[in-house]
Amino acid sequence: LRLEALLRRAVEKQEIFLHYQPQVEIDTGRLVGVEALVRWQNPELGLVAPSRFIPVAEDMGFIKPLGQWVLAEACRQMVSWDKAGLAVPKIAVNLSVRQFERGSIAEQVSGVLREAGLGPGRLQLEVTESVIMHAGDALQLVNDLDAIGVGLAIDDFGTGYSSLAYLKQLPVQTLKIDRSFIKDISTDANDEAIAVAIIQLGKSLNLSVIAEGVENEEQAAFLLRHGCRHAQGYLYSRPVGPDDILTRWRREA
Ligand code: G
Ligand code: G
Ligand code: MN
Ligand code: NA
Repeated sequence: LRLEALLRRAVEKQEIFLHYQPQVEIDTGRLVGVEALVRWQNPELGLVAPSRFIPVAEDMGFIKPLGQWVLAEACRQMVSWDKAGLAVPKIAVNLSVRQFERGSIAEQVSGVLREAGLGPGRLQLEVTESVIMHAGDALQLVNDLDAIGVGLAIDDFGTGYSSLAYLKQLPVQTLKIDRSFIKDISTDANDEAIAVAIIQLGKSLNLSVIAEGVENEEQAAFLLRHGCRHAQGYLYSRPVGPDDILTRWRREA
């Protein structure tokens, strides 16, 4: 209850902010995008993890305004990097199932893009398999988003269950291999098999595949060898503030 009360005021008190984790082309190290990850720093609670407050926000009906703020801030940040001389190719923003329920997500997103002055092609929305499979009119909503030109990625792919037939119908561009399969990729035969299967699936369906949670060169080499070209993880960078993105990548661009 205390958490709820504090969370309710967190946006207006400017306690909520975003960190950004680079997504890179494994082969060249080039920046291909960033994922926006929300943070909450409260004077009383300290830094609260999203795994702790996102579910609370969902339960108390606060995810809509919070999600709206995250989307808007992510888009504003892209334009701000542009102005500072760093063109980040795209930004990925996580959507929770509650934002996906009942209509007008596409209207909300296009409003945010218009206000920020960001082209729709530079925004990618991340949803999990369960969001896609369980939200009532998910197919309609996803098609609406596709129609305004934003990209869609399936997050934590392989941990939920999605029908491959359904996946084929969806206007999705990217599969994100969950980091649980990457962790022991070169020592655990099952994880290896799953990762390779997802990469193959991506090839067959003409989707781009990005691996999450890449922490060492061995994992990166494995992925590259099996045809996964993009990765995100501590090997490249932790999630960092906007200025850190600027100083590191403007130099390397
Ligand atoms: O760094 P990390 O602890 O940030 O993120 C933990 C989890 O919180 C991730 O699985 C991520 O999907 C989720 N998350 C991070 N930011 C957001 C956000 O803005 N919205 C939603 N719905 N989930 C987020
Ligand atoms: O959206 P999602 O579940 O994928 O959020 C990414 C989460 O994974 C965040 O909590 C982020 O801090 C975390 N993360 C990102 N890179 C790594 C990594 O290389 N290793 C581990 N263990 N966690 C990571
Ligand atoms: Mn994600
Ligand atoms: Na994930």
